[in-house]
Amino acid sequence: MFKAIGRLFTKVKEGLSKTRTAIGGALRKLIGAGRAIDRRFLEELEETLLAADIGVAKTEEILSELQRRYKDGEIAKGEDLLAYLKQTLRAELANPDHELLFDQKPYVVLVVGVNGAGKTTTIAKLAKRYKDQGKSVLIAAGDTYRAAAIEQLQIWADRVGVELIKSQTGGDAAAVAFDAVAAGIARGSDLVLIDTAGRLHNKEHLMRELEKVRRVMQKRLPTAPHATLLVLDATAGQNAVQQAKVFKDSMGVTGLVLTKLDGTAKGGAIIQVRRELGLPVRFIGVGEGMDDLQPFDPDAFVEAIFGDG
Ligand SMILES: Nc1nc2c(ncn2[C@@H]2O[C@H](COP(=O)(O)OP(=O)(O)OP(=O)(O)O)[C@@H](O)[C@H]2O)c(=O)[nH]1
Ligand SMILES: [Mg+2]
Repeated sequence: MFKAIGRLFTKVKEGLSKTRTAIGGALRKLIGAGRAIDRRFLEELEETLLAADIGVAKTEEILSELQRRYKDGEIAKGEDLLAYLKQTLRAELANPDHELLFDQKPYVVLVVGVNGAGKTTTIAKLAKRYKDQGKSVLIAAGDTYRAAAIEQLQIWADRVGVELIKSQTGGDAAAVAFDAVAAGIARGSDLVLIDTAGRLHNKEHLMRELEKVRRVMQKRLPTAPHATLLVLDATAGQNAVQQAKVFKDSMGVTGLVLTKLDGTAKGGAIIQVRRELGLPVRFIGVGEGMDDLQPFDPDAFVEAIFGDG
């Protein structure tokens, strides 16, 4: 058990190594030097936090709170500062409940996001994760627009060993979603994961299609989808936040998946995205393989970016 947790923690740490070097490394250098918390120090701290994409608002909040605590004597040395930083970031990232609830059977999850964000890969990773936990999983190729999208998901379905519900390219995505929900009910599946297109002729078209997907699956199962996960590319920074707002407003998104954290030093973007969207981060993607997905754990995340080595 402890070994498993240790392994998981190592994996998160590896995936976040660029962010750790950028935030943790710079902070340790600042703090370890035993400097006084003066104006120069605060400027350098500000630069470090902004460079990690924590965002202007949170950075300013941290700096003014830090100054207050310093004056009050609550923060006297580097370790106090680090402890405060960890505590405030953990609080900022705390999630109300956990991952997917499985309070309905089948539990239907719609996965949305702009093209290239990592939707299809995330579906494969989620299918693998829950299959490994003994759940019966169905996946659906709701991206009928992009050539090769169905094939890509078929390859993942074969690799993970789960059934794929699909149509032809150019087929009706809403019909695929309906069929997938119907199949999930018929087979007594625990989980139905529905992939969607990231790009259509234009954005309005895409939103209309996604709304139709929701509406049509509800004809078979009125409570579906039970979760709508918005997949965001962590390397897209502020762009990701803008894109997310469009989806959040029209799609009833319930949670976020932040992908490609392994490829960026800007893992602090999680804090910004969380704050600006007010949506919990449910999973993080830390690689291209089917095991490279972790449920988002604020404590492990904060430890991983501030931890040493
Ligand atoms: N390094 C890294 N790469 C990832 C991660 N998640 C996805 N990718 C890669 O990002 C690329 C796009 O992933 P897809 O899953 O096809 O993205 P998508 O959102 O389905 O894209 P469309 O179908 O075009 O809308 C692929 O090359 C993936 O291997 C991740 O967590 N880390
Ligand atoms: Mg895709």
